[in-house]
Amino acid sequence: MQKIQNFINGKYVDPMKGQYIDNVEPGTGKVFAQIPNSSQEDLDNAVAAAKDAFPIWSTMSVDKRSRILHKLADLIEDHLDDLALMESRDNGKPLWLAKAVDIPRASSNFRFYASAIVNFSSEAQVSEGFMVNYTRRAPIGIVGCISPWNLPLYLFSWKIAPALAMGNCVVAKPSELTPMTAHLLGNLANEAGMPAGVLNILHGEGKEIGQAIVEHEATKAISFTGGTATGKVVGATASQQFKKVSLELGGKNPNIVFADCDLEEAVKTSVKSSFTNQGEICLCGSRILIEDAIYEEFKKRFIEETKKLKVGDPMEAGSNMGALVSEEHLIKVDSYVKLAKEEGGAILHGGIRLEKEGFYYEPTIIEGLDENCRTNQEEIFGPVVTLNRFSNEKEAIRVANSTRYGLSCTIWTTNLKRAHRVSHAVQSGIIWVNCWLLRDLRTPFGGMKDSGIGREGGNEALRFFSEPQNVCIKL
Ligand code: TXE
Repeated sequence: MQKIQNFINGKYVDPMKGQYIDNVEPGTGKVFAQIPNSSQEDLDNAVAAAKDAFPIWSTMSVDKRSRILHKLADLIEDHLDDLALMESRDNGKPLWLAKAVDIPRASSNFRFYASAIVNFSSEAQVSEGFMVNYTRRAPIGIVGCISPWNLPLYLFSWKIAPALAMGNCVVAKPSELTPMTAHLLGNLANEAGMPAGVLNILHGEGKEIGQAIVEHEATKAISFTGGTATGKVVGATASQQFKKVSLELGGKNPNIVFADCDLEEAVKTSVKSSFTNQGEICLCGSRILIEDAIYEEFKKRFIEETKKLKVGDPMEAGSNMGALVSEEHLIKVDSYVKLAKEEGGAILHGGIRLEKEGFYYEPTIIEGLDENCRTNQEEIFGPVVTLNRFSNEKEAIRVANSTRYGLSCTIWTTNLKRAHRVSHAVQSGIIWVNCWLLRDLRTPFGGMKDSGIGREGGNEALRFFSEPQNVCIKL
């Protein structure tokens, strides 16, 4: 049984209190590792290491910091296979998906910020003959990065890469459900030449060590990705100490299909946006809104394509979908399917847990629900989508905007004016037109309403992880 450790001051160390949590492999339902359940003492050690490292790291030339992060990106690429295998075992996602998306994107995250920091510029204003003002964007100090279980190394690196690039030291906590790839990153950081104490990785329960990271007086900014309920707690805690906080939270994303769309493309991509990663991506389009004229045709083709999806062992190349991340999460997803029936929905496909070891659930399609019912209002975060119809553009926009969330939206139409008009009317931070999950890392990433505050990505993240200071000099 593998027993992993915290990564503090460039070394792997046992938790001070010797407490551990079982780590279950979703594909088999069996415990395959133990992880530290860290405590305040572990956090204090990590903060002390970060404090010692900060003067070195924050005053290191941008070029040298950039080279270390480029090297880390190279090492992630070099270790793609063993990182992907661990990611798949830890999360339950298909191995091919971890190899194709999660791990390459983790490398890209470091690569992107290794370059972005070298090109990052600040502002200056010159009043000729009178004064010069310039804005200094200094590192903040020690920052806390807390990430979820659905895209483990992908989102872990999406937070720590800009924080490190900007010259901060990091105390990071991956989800206790999927700690393994973050654990492996420690060694790679050392090999990349990152000074000890710059990156510290603590494992354990969110309400314990996660909460402690947010509360600690030394962490001056918090970057959090996770559920909206948890985000409320994190935001409330951080605001007590006037900390900068970025919250990437849940979604209940509309996928709006107009009659004038490329139907074949819309169906094909909608299957992906519904069920990729077992539907455990906050950007999944879980509410499919279809214009009346093509509702029956879309429904027929969408069910046909969904039936082709194979749910199976994440290690098998033929598995389109793997296992949900935990027994608890599967029970939550299944409870929403039961709720949907109670609310009058018809299960067109799926709604069944597979009778095999592990946490496997069929892709599920439901129709006939009211837009305001709980199934259509609350985030399920699994392979469950609802089909709803609309008769005109105004109704489509109203229904799309009818939840507390505002993360992403997909719009299918060949009408250019409509594409812009509907995009501007939908209350989502991210809009895809005739595509899904195409990402340019320079763009601001995040949602509005209950989907969070702040934006990650591009220079937004570098600005978040810096402290702007305006200096005015009289000429
Ligand atoms: O979140 P949780 P999960 C959302 C997704 C879903 C949820 C699933 O839509 O709603 O996140 O992820 C730690 N103080 N997004 O279940 O439970 C916890 O240990 C500090 C949206 O993981 O909120 C874990 O490391 N930390 C997102 C992390 O918070 C605490 C993309 C998240 O746990 C804590 C991915 C506390 N009090 C998922 N309690 C997006 N919008 O991009 C828990 N944690």
